[in-house]
Amino acid sequence: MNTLNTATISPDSVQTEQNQGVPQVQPMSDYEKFLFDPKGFLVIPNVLTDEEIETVREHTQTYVKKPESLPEHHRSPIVGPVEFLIDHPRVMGILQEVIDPRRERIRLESVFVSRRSVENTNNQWRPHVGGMNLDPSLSYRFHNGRIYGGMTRIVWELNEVVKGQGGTCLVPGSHKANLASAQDGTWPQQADAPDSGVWETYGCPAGSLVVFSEGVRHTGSNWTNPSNPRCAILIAYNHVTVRFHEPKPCMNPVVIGGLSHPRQKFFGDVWILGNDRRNKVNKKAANGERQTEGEQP
Ligand SMILES: O=C(O)CCC(=O)C(=O)O
Repeated sequence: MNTLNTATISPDSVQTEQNQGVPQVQPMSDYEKFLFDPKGFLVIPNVLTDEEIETVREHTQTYVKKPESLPEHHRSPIVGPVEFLIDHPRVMGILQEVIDPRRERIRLESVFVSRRSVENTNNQWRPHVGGMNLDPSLSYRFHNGRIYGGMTRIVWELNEVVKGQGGTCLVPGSHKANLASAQDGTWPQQADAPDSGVWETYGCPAGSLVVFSEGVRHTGSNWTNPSNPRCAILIAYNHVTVRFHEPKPCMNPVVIGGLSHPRQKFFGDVWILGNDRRNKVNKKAANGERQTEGEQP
Protein backbone atom coordinates (compact mmCIF):
# COMPACT_ATOMS: atom_id res chain seq x y z
CA MET A 1 0.00 0.00 0.00
CA ASN A 2 1.64 3.27 -1.01
CA THR A 3 0.59 5.35 1.93
CA LEU A 4 2.39 8.08 3.77
CA ASN A 5 2.84 6.02 6.91
CA THR A 6 4.57 3.16 5.05
CA ALA A 7 6.95 5.47 3.15
CA THR A 8 10.65 4.97 3.65
CA ILE A 9 12.66 8.02 4.65
CA SER A 10 15.45 8.73 2.19
CA PRO A 11 18.19 11.40 2.21
CA ASP A 12 16.14 13.74 -0.01
CA SER A 13 13.31 13.93 2.52
CA VAL A 14 15.15 14.98 5.67
CA GLN A 15 14.12 18.64 5.36
CA THR A 16 11.44 19.43 7.90
CA GLU A 17 8.20 21.21 7.14
CA GLN A 18 9.33 24.21 9.17
CA ASN A 19 12.41 24.90 7.06
CA GLN A 20 10.59 24.49 3.77
CA GLY A 21 8.30 27.46 4.31
CA VAL A 22 4.71 27.90 3.27
CA PRO A 23 3.84 26.29 -0.08
CA GLN A 24 3.18 28.83 -2.81
CA VAL A 25 -0.23 29.03 -4.47
CA GLN A 26 -1.17 31.06 -7.52
CA PRO A 27 -4.98 31.37 -7.43
CA MET A 28 -7.10 30.95 -10.56
CA SER A 29 -8.28 34.23 -12.00
CA ASP A 30 -12.02 34.96 -12.07
CA TYR A 31 -11.94 34.60 -15.84
CA GLU A 32 -10.27 31.18 -15.62
CA LYS A 33 -12.99 30.06 -13.17
CA PHE A 34 -15.65 31.47 -15.47
CA LEU A 35 -14.25 29.37 -18.36
CA PHE A 36 -13.53 26.21 -16.38
CA ASP A 37 -16.97 25.85 -14.82
CA PRO A 38 -19.09 25.60 -17.98
CA LYS A 39 -16.46 23.92 -20.18
CA GLY A 40 -14.83 21.61 -17.64
CA PHE A 41 -11.33 22.30 -18.92
CA LEU A 42 -8.73 24.99 -19.37
CA VAL A 43 -5.46 25.39 -21.28
CA ILE A 44 -2.83 27.64 -19.69
CA PRO A 45 0.08 28.32 -22.02
CA ASN A 46 3.72 28.83 -21.02
CA VAL A 47 3.59 27.87 -17.36
CA LEU A 48 7.07 26.33 -17.15
CA THR A 49 10.27 28.25 -17.85
CA ASP A 50 12.64 26.98 -20.57
CA GLU A 51 14.97 25.71 -17.87
CA GLU A 52 12.16 23.82 -16.11
CA ILE A 53 11.01 22.29 -19.41
CA GLU A 54 14.55 21.00 -20.05
CA THR A 55 14.81 19.56 -16.53
CA VAL A 56 11.46 17.78 -16.80
CA ARG A 57 12.15 16.50 -20.33
CA GLU A 58 15.53 15.15 -19.33
CA HIS A 59 14.18 13.32 -16.28
CA THR A 60 11.23 11.95 -18.33
CA GLN A 61 13.58 10.64 -21.05
CA THR A 62 15.76 8.86 -18.51
CA TYR A 63 12.76 7.50 -16.59
CA VAL A 64 11.20 6.11 -19.78
CA LYS A 65 14.35 4.83 -21.52
CA LYS A 66 16.80 3.94 -18.73
CA PRO A 67 14.97 3.80 -15.41
CA GLU A 68 17.66 1.53 -13.93
CA SER A 69 20.18 4.39 -14.25
CA LEU A 70 18.16 6.40 -11.71
CA PRO A 71 18.40 5.83 -7.96
CA GLU A 72 15.47 3.66 -6.85
CA HIS A 73 13.67 6.56 -5.16
CA HIS A 74 13.79 8.60 -8.39
CA ARG A 75 12.09 6.00 -10.63
CA SER A 76 8.86 7.88 -11.24
CA PRO A 77 7.88 10.74 -13.57
CA ILE A 78 7.34 13.27 -10.75
CA VAL A 79 10.25 12.87 -8.37
CA GLY A 80 13.85 14.02 -8.00
CA PRO A 81 14.43 17.23 -9.97
CA VAL A 82 10.82 17.12 -11.12
CA GLU A 83 8.94 16.81 -7.82
CA PHE A 84 8.13 20.54 -7.94
CA LEU A 85 5.40 19.62 -10.45
CA ILE A 86 3.41 17.85 -7.69
CA ASP A 87 2.46 21.11 -5.98
CA HIS A 88 3.37 23.67 -8.62
CA PRO A 89 1.77 27.00 -7.51
CA ARG A 90 -0.37 27.11 -10.67
CA VAL A 91 -1.62 23.57 -10.07
CA MET A 92 -2.39 24.18 -6.39
CA GLY A 93 -4.31 27.35 -7.29
CA ILE A 94 -6.54 25.26 -9.54
CA LEU A 95 -6.92 22.23 -7.26
CA GLN A 96 -7.71 24.37 -4.23
CA GLU A 97 -10.46 26.00 -6.29
CA VAL A 98 -11.99 22.92 -7.90
CA ILE A 99 -11.37 20.09 -5.39
CA ASP A 100 -10.94 21.59 -1.91
CA PRO A 101 -9.46 24.86 -0.59
CA ARG A 102 -7.51 22.82 2.00
CA ARG A 103 -4.27 21.41 0.62
CA GLU A 104 -4.43 18.46 3.03
CA ARG A 105 -7.76 17.38 1.49
CA ILE A 106 -6.18 16.75 -1.92
CA ARG A 107 -4.65 13.39 -2.92
CA LEU A 108 -2.49 12.57 -5.91
CA GLU A 109 -3.85 9.28 -7.14
CA SER A 110 -2.26 8.51 -10.49
CA VAL A 111 0.49 9.56 -12.87
CA PHE A 112 1.74 8.43 -16.26
CA VAL A 113 3.86 9.64 -19.17
CA SER A 114 2.05 9.99 -22.50
CA ARG A 115 4.20 9.64 -25.61
CA ARG A 116 2.68 9.71 -29.08
CA SER A 117 4.25 10.18 -32.48
CA VAL A 118 3.49 9.80 -36.17
CA GLU A 119 5.26 6.42 -36.09
CA ASN A 120 2.88 5.09 -33.45
CA THR A 121 -0.10 3.76 -35.38
CA ASN A 122 -2.13 2.48 -32.41
CA ASN A 123 -5.54 4.11 -32.42
CA GLN A 124 -5.63 6.63 -29.57
CA TRP A 125 -9.31 7.51 -29.98
CA ARG A 126 -10.98 6.08 -26.87
CA PRO A 127 -13.66 8.49 -25.58
CA HIS A 128 -14.65 7.99 -21.97
CA VAL A 129 -16.73 9.58 -19.22
CA GLY A 130 -19.31 12.35 -19.68
CA GLY A 131 -22.69 13.09 -18.16
CA MET A 132 -23.72 14.52 -14.81
CA ASN A 133 -22.09 12.13 -12.36
CA LEU A 134 -22.88 12.02 -8.66
CA ASP A 135 -20.42 9.19 -7.86
CA PRO A 136 -17.95 10.94 -5.52
CA SER A 137 -14.88 9.98 -7.52
CA LEU A 138 -15.97 11.63 -10.76
CA SER A 139 -18.52 14.12 -9.55
CA TYR A 140 -18.59 17.77 -10.46
CA ARG A 141 -20.98 20.11 -8.69
CA PHE A 142 -21.32 23.83 -8.17
CA HIS A 143 -22.85 24.63 -4.79
CA ASN A 144 -22.91 27.64 -2.44
CA GLY A 145 -20.70 29.68 -4.73
CA ARG A 146 -17.96 27.14 -5.33
CA ILE A 147 -16.98 24.10 -7.36
CA TYR A 148 -16.91 20.68 -5.68
CA GLY A 149 -15.03 18.57 -8.22
CA GLY A 150 -13.77 15.00 -7.96
CA MET A 151 -10.97 13.63 -10.08
CA THR A 152 -9.12 16.42 -11.85
CA ARG A 153 -6.49 15.78 -14.52
CA ILE A 154 -3.42 17.92 -14.92
CA VAL A 155 -1.53 17.53 -18.20
CA TRP A 156 1.97 18.97 -18.50
CA GLU A 157 2.67 19.27 -22.23
CA LEU A 158 6.46 19.12 -22.57
CA ASN A 159 6.55 19.53 -26.37
CA GLU A 160 4.59 21.81 -28.68
CA VAL A 161 1.05 20.65 -29.47
CA VAL A 162 -0.37 21.73 -32.83
CA LYS A 163 -4.14 22.13 -32.72
CA GLY A 164 -5.94 19.12 -34.21
CA GLN A 165 -2.74 17.06 -34.46
CA GLY A 166 -2.81 14.86 -31.38
CA GLY A 167 -3.64 16.77 -28.19
CA THR A 168 -6.36 15.56 -25.85
CA CYS A 169 -9.86 16.10 -27.27
CA LEU A 170 -12.73 17.08 -24.97
CA VAL A 171 -16.47 17.69 -25.22
CA PRO A 172 -16.99 21.05 -23.50
CA GLY A 173 -19.78 21.03 -20.94
CA SER A 174 -20.18 17.22 -21.00
CA HIS A 175 -19.51 17.01 -17.23
CA LYS A 176 -22.90 18.73 -16.86
CA ALA A 177 -24.82 16.79 -19.52
CA ASN A 178 -28.25 15.75 -18.23
CA LEU A 179 -29.69 13.70 -21.08
CA ALA A 180 -26.89 11.15 -21.55
CA SER A 181 -24.46 9.46 -19.25
CA ALA A 182 -21.41 7.32 -19.94
CA GLN A 183 -21.87 5.36 -16.73
CA ASP A 184 -25.44 4.47 -17.72
CA GLY A 185 -24.26 3.55 -21.23
CA THR A 186 -26.51 6.16 -22.82
CA TRP A 187 -23.88 8.43 -24.36
CA PRO A 188 -24.89 8.86 -28.04
CA GLN A 189 -22.54 6.97 -30.34
CA GLN A 190 -22.80 9.57 -33.09
CA ALA A 191 -21.33 12.21 -30.76
CA ASP A 192 -18.18 10.12 -30.37
CA ALA A 193 -17.20 10.33 -34.04
CA PRO A 194 -14.14 12.60 -34.32
CA ASP A 195 -16.00 14.73 -36.88
CA SER A 196 -19.29 14.97 -34.94
CA GLY A 197 -18.64 18.64 -34.25
CA VAL A 198 -18.89 18.31 -30.46
CA TRP A 199 -15.15 17.89 -29.84
CA GLU A 200 -12.75 20.65 -28.93
CA THR A 201 -8.99 20.49 -28.72
CA TYR A 202 -6.04 22.87 -28.36
CA GLY A 203 -2.64 23.89 -29.56
CA CYS A 204 -0.02 25.11 -27.09
CA PRO A 205 3.70 25.68 -26.69
CA ALA A 206 5.93 23.34 -24.66
CA GLY A 207 5.59 23.93 -20.93
CA SER A 208 1.82 24.51 -21.01
CA LEU A 209 -0.71 23.16 -18.58
CA VAL A 210 -4.04 21.57 -19.49
CA VAL A 211 -6.52 20.88 -16.73
CA PHE A 212 -9.81 19.06 -17.00
CA SER A 213 -12.44 17.51 -14.80
CA GLU A 214 -12.35 13.76 -15.45
CA GLY A 215 -16.14 14.06 -15.61
CA VAL A 216 -15.76 15.71 -19.02
CA ARG A 217 -15.93 13.31 -21.98
CA HIS A 218 -12.43 13.15 -23.39
CA THR A 219 -10.01 11.04 -25.37
CA GLY A 220 -6.47 10.89 -26.65
CA SER A 221 -6.12 11.35 -30.41
CA ASN A 222 -3.69 10.16 -33.06
CA TRP A 223 -0.52 12.24 -33.28
CA THR A 224 -0.10 13.58 -36.83
CA ASN A 225 2.39 16.37 -36.17
CA PRO A 226 5.64 15.31 -37.89
CA SER A 227 7.72 18.09 -36.27
CA ASN A 228 7.82 16.60 -32.78
CA PRO A 229 6.33 13.75 -30.75
CA ARG A 230 3.99 14.22 -27.83
CA CYS A 231 5.67 14.04 -24.47
CA ALA A 232 3.37 14.81 -21.57
CA ILE A 233 3.01 13.97 -17.89
CA LEU A 234 -0.58 13.32 -16.83
CA ILE A 235 -1.40 13.51 -13.15
CA ALA A 236 -4.78 12.74 -11.55
CA TYR A 237 -5.71 14.40 -8.27
CA ASN A 238 -8.82 13.69 -6.25
CA HIS A 239 -10.47 14.54 -2.97
CA VAL A 240 -8.81 12.75 -0.05
CA THR A 241 -12.03 10.87 0.74
CA VAL A 242 -12.13 8.97 -2.56
CA ARG A 243 -9.88 6.92 -4.76
CA PHE A 244 -10.53 5.87 -8.34
CA HIS A 245 -7.18 4.42 -9.47
CA GLU A 246 -5.30 1.52 -7.97
CA PRO A 247 -1.90 2.58 -6.52
CA LYS A 248 0.68 3.13 -9.25
CA PRO A 249 3.79 0.92 -8.91
CA CYS A 250 5.96 3.97 -9.73
CA MET A 251 4.62 5.70 -6.60
CA ASN A 252 5.71 3.03 -4.12
CA PRO A 253 6.87 3.64 -0.51
CA VAL A 254 10.54 4.00 -1.53
CA VAL A 255 9.67 6.66 -4.12
CA ILE A 256 7.22 8.48 -1.83
CA GLY A 257 9.78 8.36 0.98
CA GLY A 258 12.21 10.23 -1.31
CA LEU A 259 9.89 13.22 -1.62
CA SER A 260 10.05 16.26 0.60
CA HIS A 261 7.82 15.80 3.64
CA PRO A 262 5.03 18.22 2.59
CA ARG A 263 4.77 16.48 -0.80
CA GLN A 264 4.60 13.02 0.79
CA LYS A 265 1.27 14.14 2.20
CA PHE A 266 -0.34 14.00 -1.25
CA PHE A 267 -0.04 10.22 -0.96
CA GLY A 268 -1.75 9.79 2.40
CA ASP A 269 -4.48 7.21 2.66
CA VAL A 270 -8.14 7.79 1.86
CA TRP A 271 -9.37 9.06 5.17
CA ILE A 272 -9.58 12.38 6.94
CA LEU A 273 -9.59 11.63 10.66
CA GLY A 274 -6.53 9.36 10.57
CA ASN A 275 -4.54 11.81 8.45
CA ASP A 276 -5.47 14.77 10.66
CA ARG A 277 -4.52 12.83 13.78
CA ARG A 278 -1.20 11.74 12.30
CA ASN A 279 -0.40 15.32 11.25
CA LYS A 280 -1.01 16.57 14.79
CA VAL A 281 1.15 13.85 16.32
CA ASN A 282 3.97 14.43 13.82
CA LYS A 283 3.84 18.18 14.47
CA LYS A 284 4.10 17.61 18.22
CA ALA A 285 7.04 15.25 17.71
CA ALA A 286 8.78 17.82 15.46
CA ASN A 287 8.30 20.49 18.17
CA GLY A 288 9.74 18.14 20.78
CA GLU A 289 6.43 18.05 22.69
CA ARG A 290 5.41 15.03 24.75
CA GLN A 291 2.75 12.80 23.29
CA THR A 292 -0.16 11.61 25.33
CA GLU A 293 -0.94 7.93 25.60
CA GLY A 294 -2.49 6.43 22.46
CA GLU A 295 -1.14 9.24 20.27
CA GLN A 296 1.18 7.15 18.16
CA PRO A 297 1.08 8.21 14.50
O1 LIG B 1 -3.73 11.11 -23.47
C1 LIG B 1 -4.68 11.88 -23.60
O2 LIG B 1 -4.62 12.82 -24.39
C2 LIG B 1 -5.96 11.66 -22.83
C3 LIG B 1 -5.73 11.08 -21.48
C4 LIG B 1 -6.95 10.44 -20.90
O3 LIG B 1 -7.69 9.84 -21.57
C5 LIG B 1 -7.20 10.54 -19.46
O4 LIG B 1 -6.55 11.31 -18.76
O5 LIG B 1 -8.12 9.85 -18.96
